Amino acid sequence: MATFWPVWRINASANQAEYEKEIEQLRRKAPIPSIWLFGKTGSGKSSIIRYLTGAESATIGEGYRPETKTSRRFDFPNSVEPLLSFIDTRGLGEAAYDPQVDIERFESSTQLMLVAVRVTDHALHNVIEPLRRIRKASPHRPVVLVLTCLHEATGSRDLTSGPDPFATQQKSQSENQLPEIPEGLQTLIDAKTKQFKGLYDVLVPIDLTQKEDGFADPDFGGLRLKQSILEYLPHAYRQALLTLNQTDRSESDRQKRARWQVLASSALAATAGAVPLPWVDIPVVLGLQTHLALRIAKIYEQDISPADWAVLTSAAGTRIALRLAVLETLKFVPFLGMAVGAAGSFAFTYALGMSWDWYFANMRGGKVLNIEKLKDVFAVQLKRGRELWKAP
Ligand SMILES: Nc1nc2c(ncn2[C@@H]2O[C@H](COP(=O)(O)OP(=O)(O)OP(=O)(O)O)[C@@H](O)[C@H]2O)c(=O)[nH]1
Ligand SMILES: [Mg+2]
Repeated sequence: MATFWPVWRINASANQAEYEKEIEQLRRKAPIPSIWLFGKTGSGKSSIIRYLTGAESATIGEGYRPETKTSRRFDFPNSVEPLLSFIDTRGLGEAAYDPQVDIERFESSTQLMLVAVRVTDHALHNVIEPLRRIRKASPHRPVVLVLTCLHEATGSRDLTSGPDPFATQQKSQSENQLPEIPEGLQTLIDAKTKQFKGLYDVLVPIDLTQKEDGFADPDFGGLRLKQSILEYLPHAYRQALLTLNQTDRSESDRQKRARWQVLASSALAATAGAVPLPWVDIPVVLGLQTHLALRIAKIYEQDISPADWAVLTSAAGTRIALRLAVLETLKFVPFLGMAVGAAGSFAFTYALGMSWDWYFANMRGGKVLNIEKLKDVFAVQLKRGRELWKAP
C-alpha cells in the first residue's frame, strides 16, 4: 500500500511538488456535473434549464455553443467557471437521429440524463429508439424521465392549485387527503411508463408555465425535479470518478481512492454551496460531508464510533463540532458564520476529507493518534483546499 501521508510528512518539501502536480492533474480531469437534456423540439428542455438555473431565456440562448452536430452546451453560470453544464440535444425532430456521435462524446462526460417528453405526445419513436441505444451503452447513468406540459391533458382543471396530487411519496401527506390525478392524465402517464420501461430511473411529472398563463403554480413539480436531480448527482459524480479511476487502475490503493473521493465530494460541495443555485443549500453540503466521512472510513475498513466523531470534530474546531452535532440530531442548520459559497464549501469539505483520510489511515496502521496533530492536518488542508480552488 502506498504511504502517501507518512512520506509526505517526513519529507514534505520533496513530495509537495509531486503532490501538487498530482492534485492539479486530478483537478483538471475531475469533471463538473454535466446534465444531458434529451427530448424532441418543444418538449420543454430549455424551460427546464431556465427553471433549474434561474437564468433568463435570453441568457440561455446566448450561452449555448455547439457541442456536436446535434447538440449544444450551456455552461452555468458561465463557461469560465461553470458549476453545472447542460448538454441540450437538438435534432430529435422529423429525421431519424443517429445518436452514435453523441453517445461516444457524452459517454464519460455527462453524469445524468433528463429526458423531456410532453405528456400528450404519442409520436415518441424518435426519442425512444436512440434512448434505448444510449441506455444500453451507459446503463449506470441515471435517467430522469420528465413529463412536461401536464395541463394539456387536464382540460379546464388547474392541477397546480391546491394540494399536489403527485405528492403521494411525501410521508407528511396522507394519501387520502390528496386530490385524484385526472383520469386522462393518469392514462397518459401509465402509457409513458410502459413505453419507456427499462429506460429511466425515475419519472417526474412537471408543468413549467409562464406567469401570464395564469396557473396557480407556474413551477408545478419543479421541486420534485430538483430533489430527483440532487438524489442522483452524488451517484453521478461517483461515476465520473470511476472513469477517472479506470485511466490508471494499476496504481489504485486505499489512499488514492480516498483522495479521489475527497476531491469529488469537495467539487460537489462547491457546486452545492455555490450561491447562484439557491435550491442547493447547506444541508446538502452537510450531507455530502457526512457521506464523505463514512465512505473514507469504509475505504479503510473502519467503523466510525462516537469517539471518532468527537475526535474528528474537535480537530476542525467548534464550528464543525456544532455542524456535526446538528447533523446527528438532524434538527436545524445554523447558517450564520459558516463557510458558504463554492470556494468555502470546497475548502472546508476538502480539509475535512483529508483529515479523515489521515485519521483513518493512521487508525488502520494501529497508531495512537495525537489530536493536536489532527488539528494541524486540518489547518494545513484547509489552506490547501483554498489554494486548490483558486488554482487555474
Ligand atoms: N404548459 C407548459 N408549457 C411548457 C412546459 N415546458 C415547456 N413549455 C412551453 O413549450 C414551449 C417549448 O418549450 P422549450 O422549453 O423551449 O422547449 P425545448 O425542448 O427547449 O425546445 P427546442 O429548443 O426547440 O428543442 C415553450 O413555449 C414553453 O413555454 C411545461 O411543462 N408546461
Ligand atoms: Mg430549447
